[in-house]
Amino acid sequence: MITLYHCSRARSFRPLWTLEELGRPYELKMLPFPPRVLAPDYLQSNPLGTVPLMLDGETRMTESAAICQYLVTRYGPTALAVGPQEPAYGAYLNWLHFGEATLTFPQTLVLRYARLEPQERRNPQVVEDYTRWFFARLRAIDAALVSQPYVCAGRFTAADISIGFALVLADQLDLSARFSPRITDYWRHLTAREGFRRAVAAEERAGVEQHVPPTVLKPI
Ligand SMILES: N[C@@H](CCC(=O)N[C@@H](CS)C(=O)NCC(=O)O)C(=O)O
Repeated sequence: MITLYHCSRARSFRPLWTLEELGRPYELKMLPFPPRVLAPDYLQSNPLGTVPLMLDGETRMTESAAICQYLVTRYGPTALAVGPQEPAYGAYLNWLHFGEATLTFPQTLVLRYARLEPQERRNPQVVEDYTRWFFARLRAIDAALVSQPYVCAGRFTAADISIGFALVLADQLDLSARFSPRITDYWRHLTAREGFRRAVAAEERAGVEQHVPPTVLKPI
């Protein structure tokens, strides 16, 4: 049985969403955010203190995009993966990793310096600069969607899950009102999927059962 350590709406949502799209059984272990501070015992399982942590037999992984790639490859065949024999294989891998490495990176600085740091350490200049950087990078997604409904291969894949999470995080950071019309449509389409809704329901249910309140990212 796959075990996924998760904080609500954190990057571990990517593998959770993937598991729901695959219809694969899993055990969801909810943690308060940040686990490093609020669940120090977790450091024994993952000394980094970050989520996700996914355990599957002897396999242990902590990178959200890589876990999505592992799941759809290991538990395929599935249309969520783009195979090496398909023309869109390179584009698929690029978008899958773009979602985390290029899109989520500037968002983490916005999150940290607008929401997570104590008031006296917040930094409006960092927030403004990295918000601008995020929107500049988002233009690549807009361009990719001009000719197709998903970022590659003409179908919904794990790459859309990776990018879709970055859009969900942007919404939590109150940035979604500034999405272009094309990205707004794409984001609404992704979040209307049954797999997405099941993932949201699963984290809510597990949070209640395990007495872990949802992560609050709104300004306090
Ligand atoms: N590149 C990693 C980043 C993992 C990561 O930083 N996760 C955040 C949650 S979104 C975390 O656990 N932060 C808590 C901390 O850094 O203490 C991934 O894509 O999974």
